[in-house]
Amino acid sequence: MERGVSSMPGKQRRRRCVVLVVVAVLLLIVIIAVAIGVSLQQTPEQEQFKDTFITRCERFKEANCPEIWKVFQQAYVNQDHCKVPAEAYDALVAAAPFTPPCNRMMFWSKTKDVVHDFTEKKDCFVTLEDTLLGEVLDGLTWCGKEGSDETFTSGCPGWSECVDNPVRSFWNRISAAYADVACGEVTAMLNGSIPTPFHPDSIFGSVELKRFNATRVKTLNVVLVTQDNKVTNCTNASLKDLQMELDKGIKYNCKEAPQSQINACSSDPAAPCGSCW
Ligand code: DVN
Repeated sequence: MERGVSSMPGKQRRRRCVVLVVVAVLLLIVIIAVAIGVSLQQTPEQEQFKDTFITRCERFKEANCPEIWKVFQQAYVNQDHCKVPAEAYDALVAAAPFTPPCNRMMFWSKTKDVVHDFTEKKDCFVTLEDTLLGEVLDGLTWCGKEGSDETFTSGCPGWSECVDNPVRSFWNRISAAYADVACGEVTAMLNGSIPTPFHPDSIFGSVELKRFNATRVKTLNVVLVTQDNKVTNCTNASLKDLQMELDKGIKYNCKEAPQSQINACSSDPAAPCGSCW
């Protein structure tokens, strides 16, 4: 056997090289594909959050839920979670506009449980949380972070940690949008068991009340929910402040209503809406 001369003919050697290169390229493609797959894979927390959003959204038959989800994420994904202003949700409000139920719109402050128990049991009024945008995110927490396209549901800032956080800005923005379309007889359920049923720093006080416009809103009916301890009544000073802030031309009424009466009425299907307070 001649020294130094390969035992494999040149053609075979070239074929073997080509095969090795092809295998290496294919291996590289597989590795890249797996890496992309993993990076695109949503974490369980993001999957669950998105599932909740879409499931709730699909209760509203006319909604384009995938589009609304996409527009929603654009407000906060890949953003510092303390630099998401209310305006970041402008496109979302445009993507899912309110169709205001004039004369049936209910606002509230420090009465979340009693007001939603009422609107769940009786089809008399519509709170923001009964609308598409309010329902899909009620009770949820979310945020993003710079350099990531993920939605996080933990490690997000608390309500008061920074003003421009994704959750607080969302509620401020859609509360403003709902108040902007308030029309006819508007109702507000306030808490008669606290010294200041109307607080200027609340969302109702700082965002919604100032958007009630006399060209659309005829009357504001305050329902002051009281307990046996009757801490306050309709003569409360903070309610006088409310009236001062109310757009001139909007009539104002206030009615004290024991929570027990509201609860009983909520549970009575035969009770007409107007009889609950
Ligand atoms: O009219 C309603 C409704 O339209 C809503 O969008 O805004 C009005 C209610 O907001 P509000 O006047 O500020 O009344 P609350 O009861 O003080 O706050 C409403 C909700 O905002 C709370 O129930 C909190 O939501 P959560 O945690 O119960 O799902 C949240 N919130 C307000 N201040 C907060 C806070 N959460 C934590 N810390 C705070 N300081």
